[in-house]
Amino acid sequence: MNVSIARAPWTDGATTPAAATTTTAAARTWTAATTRTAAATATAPDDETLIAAAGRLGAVLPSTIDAALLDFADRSNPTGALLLTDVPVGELPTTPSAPDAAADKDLTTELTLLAVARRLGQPVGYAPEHGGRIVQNLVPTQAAADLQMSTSSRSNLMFHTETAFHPHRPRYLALFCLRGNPEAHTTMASIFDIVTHLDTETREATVEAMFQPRFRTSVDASFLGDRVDQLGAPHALLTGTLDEPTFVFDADLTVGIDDEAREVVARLHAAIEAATTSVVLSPGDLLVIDNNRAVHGRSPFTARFDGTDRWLQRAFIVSDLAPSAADRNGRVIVTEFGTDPA
Ligand SMILES: O=C(O)CCC(=O)C(=O)O
Ligand SMILES: [Fe+2]
Repeated sequence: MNVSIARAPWTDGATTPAAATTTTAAARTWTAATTRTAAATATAPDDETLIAAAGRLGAVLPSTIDAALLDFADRSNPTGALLLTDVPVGELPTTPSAPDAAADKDLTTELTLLAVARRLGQPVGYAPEHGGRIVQNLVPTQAAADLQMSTSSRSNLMFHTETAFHPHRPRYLALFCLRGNPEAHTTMASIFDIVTHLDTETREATVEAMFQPRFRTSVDASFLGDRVDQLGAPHALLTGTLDEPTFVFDADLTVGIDDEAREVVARLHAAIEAATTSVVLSPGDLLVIDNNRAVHGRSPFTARFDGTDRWLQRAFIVSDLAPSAADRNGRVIVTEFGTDPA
């Protein structure tokens, strides 16, 4: 089953025979603007400085991209995903060996990712995720190869709402591919497609149960630290309406609290598999996922750990900073989960 993801190429939308040249011109204009901004920005700027610079670059985004982003922020779309293509990535060093390994690169791709992020809302970091970085380097590491983590490779990253257990989970995540791997499929399933793939006989009852607080999602181990395990409070998988739904589910961490709810979870697993669409990200692809509408994951792939591996940069975006104010340090959300073991 493959539903096609909305795409927007990094051009200014010209459809004349000169389009090829225009494409180059749009990319050239952007590259010149980001390079100038990167050169004028300190090597390790604070988050606000970097985001403000990226925000100003919004004024030179190609018009088609700007329109596609605003439209996505206004009404999302049936797949809950938007793929920007042909985004300039410039010259790249080898893939860093770990997310926090220093990469000898300028800030052009970070500025691009944050300019896009700023059109959708407010970029934030999460303290337990890569130390709260606003732009995270997702690269495979030996240590995480078999885990359910963004730095894994051999494992199948199961379908999830990003930080499903979090009161301040992101509304969007943006994945910018700097270097690809042909085996790595980023998988997605939108709630609209999932509902149509639910078994017809039981669909109505399944959807009704999904609107009820009969499910619990445990906190990802990386968010607990030394604190003891916490199975989150009962919650609904669906809120809002079926026309404007918010869907929260983690195939690894969400369970039903009664027999029927457990059966609903089993039916959902099947419907998600059937509704799956996927994309192999290649350099210059920037995928935006609406975390209210689509769950995502990633297929296994072979990592080489030799500087040529897959390399994504990721940003998390909330629609509004206000709800997390008491739980934030600058741009970094610091909500604590679990309880002290003592
Ligand atoms: O590597 C991917 O394509 C997706 C990883 C993922 O789930 C994430 O970055 O949140
Ligand atoms: Fe994810």
